[in-house]
Amino acid sequence: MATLSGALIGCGFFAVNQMHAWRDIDGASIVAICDRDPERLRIVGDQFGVARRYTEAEALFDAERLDFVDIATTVASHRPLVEMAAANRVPVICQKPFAPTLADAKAMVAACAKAGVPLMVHENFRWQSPIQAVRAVVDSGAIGTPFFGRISFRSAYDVFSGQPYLATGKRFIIEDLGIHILDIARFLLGDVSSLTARTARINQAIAGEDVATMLMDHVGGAISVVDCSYATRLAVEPFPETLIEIDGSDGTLRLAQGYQFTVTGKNGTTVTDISPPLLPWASRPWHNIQESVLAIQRHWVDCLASGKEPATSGADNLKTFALVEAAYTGAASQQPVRIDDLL
Ligand code: NAD
Ligand code: 89V
Repeated sequence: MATLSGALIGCGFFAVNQMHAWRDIDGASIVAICDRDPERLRIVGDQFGVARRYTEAEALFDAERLDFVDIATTVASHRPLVEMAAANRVPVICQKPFAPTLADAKAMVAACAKAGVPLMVHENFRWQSPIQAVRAVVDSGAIGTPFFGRISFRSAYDVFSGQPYLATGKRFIIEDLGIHILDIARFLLGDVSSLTARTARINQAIAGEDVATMLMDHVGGAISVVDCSYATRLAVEPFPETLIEIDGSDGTLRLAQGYQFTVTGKNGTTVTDISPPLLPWASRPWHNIQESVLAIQRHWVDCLASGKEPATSGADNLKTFALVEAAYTGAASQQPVRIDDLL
């Protein structure tokens, strides 16, 4: 397979993981980078040996012949950059949260569809190998038809030191982290018809909510609870593990802290350790997220080569993004929100 030439826009905190992962993927290579901050451009360019560097995205698109662009900036710039990629007919990956609002997200999907340009949202949590293992058990039928799920992320990890902007936005945990956990719920139990939410701010030093509890009806009949907190001090800090419980007509599964996976079906119970691998460039406790970055970027390269739609395409991500919007609307009104009314 010919090597695809890509460019990275946004050389900040998380982009370093994306650059490591690109280096591990045979079918793609990052030939140019862009950041409006010359210091970040220098650090990432020097670390990964990328000589072609731009402080303006327009200049990057003007000068480079690209097979794809990987946008790793924060949310405010996502819409203009995705629309710029579409206007230049360059396939595009965009980090989550895809957009500031669902209206922006719909416009971005429409711009790429009109230009005939593939679009994938970098919604990587479902690509963590423990989450894929849970999905494989659900698909196998070992626990029968799921009727209840709890997808839980509770922590007191200091995310603000690496990502200071997380302390300043009016929206915090649902937009930044809940979006991943809601996507996992969709991935495991299917699309959602209605959502009820409650939020709280326990840490008074930040601007947004740091606790969110969501109850969802899935179209296929299951009910799930998605609960997220950055105000939960535990004996052993679980960051960034997602814990999962699913009850089905023939059994149950439990993904517990420490990646202990218990499956009970008609033929008994199995308990396995499904810890993700520690990649050579990864570091604990981020290694499950780092592994998923490699997996989703590999998936993108496979999709570009085969013409397949990415699992977390822009169109797919609208259904996850609608859950985020519904959670904020529903928490404000204290009323359930119908998801079809948003899409
Ligand atoms: P960051 O602030 O550290 O980095 C963003 C970089 O983008 C900065 O260097 C900034 O100068 C640059 N930038 C912003 N606008 C630009 C523009 N218009 N043109 C060129 N450069 C521009 O932020 P971060 O923590 O790396 O987060 C980036 C994105 O990654 C966010 O959307 C965040 O939610 C997401 N993120 C995803 C995961 C995940 O697991 N998927 C984890 C962490 C962060
Ligand atoms: O994965 C993320 O999007 C990160 C974090 C795990 C801190 O929420 O922002």
